[in-house]
Amino acid sequence: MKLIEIQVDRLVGPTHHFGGLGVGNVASLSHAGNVSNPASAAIQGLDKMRLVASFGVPQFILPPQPRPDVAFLKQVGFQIADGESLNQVAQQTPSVLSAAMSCSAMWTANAATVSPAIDNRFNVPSMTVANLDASLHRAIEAKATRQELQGLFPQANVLPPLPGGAAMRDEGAANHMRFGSDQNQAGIHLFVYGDGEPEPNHFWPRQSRLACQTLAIGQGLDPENTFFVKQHPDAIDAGAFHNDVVAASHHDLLIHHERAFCDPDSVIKQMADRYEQLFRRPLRRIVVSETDLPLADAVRTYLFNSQLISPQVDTENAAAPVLICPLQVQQHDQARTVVESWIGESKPFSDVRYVDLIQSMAGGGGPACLRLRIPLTPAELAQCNPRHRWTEELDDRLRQTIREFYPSEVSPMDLASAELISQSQQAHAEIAKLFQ
Ligand code: SUG
Repeated sequence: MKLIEIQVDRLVGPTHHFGGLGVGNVASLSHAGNVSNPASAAIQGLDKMRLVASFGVPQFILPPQPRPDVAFLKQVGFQIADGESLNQVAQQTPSVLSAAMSCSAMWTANAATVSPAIDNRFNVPSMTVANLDASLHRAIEAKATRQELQGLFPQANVLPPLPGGAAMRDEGAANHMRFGSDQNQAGIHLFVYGDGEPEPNHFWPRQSRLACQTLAIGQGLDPENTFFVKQHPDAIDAGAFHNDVVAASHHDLLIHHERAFCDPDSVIKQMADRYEQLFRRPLRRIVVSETDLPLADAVRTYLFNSQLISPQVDTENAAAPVLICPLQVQQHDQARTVVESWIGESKPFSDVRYVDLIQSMAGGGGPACLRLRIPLTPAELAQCNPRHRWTEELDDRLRQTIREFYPSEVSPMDLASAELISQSQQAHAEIAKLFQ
């Protein structure tokens, strides 16, 4: 039986802005304070979903999480009345305001760590919601994310975020890769953490080893099929705040920068041996060298954050995978040359499509950050909430709502304004109707 990787993206919200809050995230830090364009950010995201859906890949959409997050502001002690501006919050704690208005939940690769039924002890698709405890603006996403994922997959086992704060900080699927095939056969899990010796010099690693271990325990993954590898501290210092900035995976293919992992030849080799034992063929591995693409350029272009999808030709067969790359890859000679060398007959990919995600990229999120992939059997896919499935009609109506209610310019100075807050609340109410 086939296992289909569905893609779950989230519509970018009307308060999308450049707050500079991303820990160790060079793009976010360097765009802090710039004027954002929420309307075009949301359209760029929808354009990518349309492209994915055009390959026959099941595409699902979550609505933006409501912002401002009034419950969070009240929890930290602000007395907020309806319709009031948030000037007091802006004056006293601007970063709390930025968090309360953040649309960072759009990067759904950080929503949860996922395993298909065949791999876990629950025998249903399971997902542990990420606690995102490395940063304030992201940690407030988890509660709503859990409800949303359960609403999307009523049949799934949606586990709560790991407890324990910083010691158990977890960023979800961005630091996890599953290797298998397109068949419903038990796969192999590779978890990537950043803490422990050797530590990075500049940036705080966002994923702890303990979090990875307890994710695997909590989902009941087979220890023989579970591996843990440490992210290279140079990669974290260069701005790879998540593993998916320097590595990518799809079925039996692992692509990574040569400086992505500490000691890759030990853990990755063991994992490749296990893959061969289980699947009776070698794991394919592409290592991009520093000469072919320096680490700094890998981070600048987000080559490794390309979205890898298998077009669904008919119910039984998938075509050769396609790469969806950020425009920045096309504009960079070395990165484009690397990608082009992967395409063609008897190469891993049949085609590449370049997408303009400039608004998301400025916050440090490429194509792969914007989607959570969930491997499901056709029967499980049929049980997903159809209201969240991408359709031409839903796409049209979302675009209409964006045109009507989304601002096209937001600077961090605007975040407290009563006008933006009311515009955002109206947009959220309209979008909610489309998913009811
Ligand atoms: O967590 N950016 C996100 C980007 C997440 C990208 N996801 C993956 N690599 N999977 C983050 O750093 C920017 C917020 C700001 O600029 O204020 C931000 O949160």
